[in-house]
Amino acid sequence: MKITDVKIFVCSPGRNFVTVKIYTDQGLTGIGDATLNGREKAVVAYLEDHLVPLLIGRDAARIEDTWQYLYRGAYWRRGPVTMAAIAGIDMALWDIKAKAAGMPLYELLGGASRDRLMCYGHAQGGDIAEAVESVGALIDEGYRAVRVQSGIPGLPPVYGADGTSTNGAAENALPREELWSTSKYLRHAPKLFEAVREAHGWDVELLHDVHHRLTPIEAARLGKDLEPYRLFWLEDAVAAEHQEGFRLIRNHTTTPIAVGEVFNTIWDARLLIEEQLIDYIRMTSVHAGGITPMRRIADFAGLHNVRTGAHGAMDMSPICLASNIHLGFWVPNFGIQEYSGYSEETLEVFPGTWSMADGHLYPGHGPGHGVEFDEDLAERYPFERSYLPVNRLEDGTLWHW
Ligand code: EZ4
Ligand code: CO
Repeated sequence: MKITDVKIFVCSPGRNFVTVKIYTDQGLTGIGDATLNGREKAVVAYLEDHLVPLLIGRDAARIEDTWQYLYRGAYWRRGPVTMAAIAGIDMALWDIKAKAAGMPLYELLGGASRDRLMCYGHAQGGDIAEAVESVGALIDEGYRAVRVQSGIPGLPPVYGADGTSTNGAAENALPREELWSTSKYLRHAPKLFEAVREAHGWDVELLHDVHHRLTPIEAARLGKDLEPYRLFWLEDAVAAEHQEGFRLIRNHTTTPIAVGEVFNTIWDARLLIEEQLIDYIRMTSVHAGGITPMRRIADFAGLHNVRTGAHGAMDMSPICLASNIHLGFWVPNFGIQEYSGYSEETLEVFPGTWSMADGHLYPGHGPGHGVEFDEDLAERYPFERSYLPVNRLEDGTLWHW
């Protein structure tokens, strides 16, 4: 089965998505997600100018060889643009292979290891009272696990504490600027979780995202302070370029640690996994280079008692979510799947067979990954340049967002 054409689509049904569609001489097509929030066009150029010409005439069945060809063959390896581009192609090829086999993708990966995937939703509030209420609303909807973020007294809205910063997109052409104070945050966060446990008890799993803003010793103290509230995980407590920093966190706290939504390859997580410095690896199909490397990362993690918890914010298209659901249905060391839902417009452009009910996700059982792409409808939502916010300390220093 030969690849005859590859098309790249950019659309913005609520937010920007990059979609790869691969055509074959047997009439089968497959689609993949190549979205890189805030730098979408760089991936489009990488694909159109450099990868698409390499694919025409190749055997669509040779997924592994194509992945190696694009990764090793580039000489310049890794990085978010490269890996998102490769991911879009890889997902589309797995979609084609599963359609050709007449099987849902999870069957090709090894078959179902469970009946359903626990997912977590996002609770947020301007203050503790609002956040507590937001957790209650999600529990009422059936969620068993909830990420909780709230505004910090003395600071304007912070990451994840209002809808806009969770969604990431700035409405204007330039990035929104936010303010951060580590000391105010560290005093506030334990109070937030104390209030949530008091209001909602202990049956719900609670998660929290620090968004890379602490140093290792600060993260260690936060982990200790949160131990009484038994978090499911503490996410992205520090920027993870410096993997050794996690040793310090690990030595000081029993709060489970999750990291990895910005990782691109297994090398970004090697030390973290080998030394069991983390409990959950957050890598996701689109930013890790596709389904092919996600399997290897998941198996490597499994050897070291690390479970999966794939990034599933709404800036990755439903194709990425569906790929993660199929992977999660198979992977023996599944932990949890992030789920933040999609706008109606997004779901109309990317109709799919996956579903969510009572706090759990289910894959479609038809051939492929089960997500389609409505090209005509997508044309009604042209690309809109948008940036993630940036963050500054109170003295003006640029900080991690
Ligand atoms: O900021 O997806 O856990 N989820 C997150 C997200 C990320 C965005 C970046 O594009 O941290 O909200
Ligand atoms: Co995160």
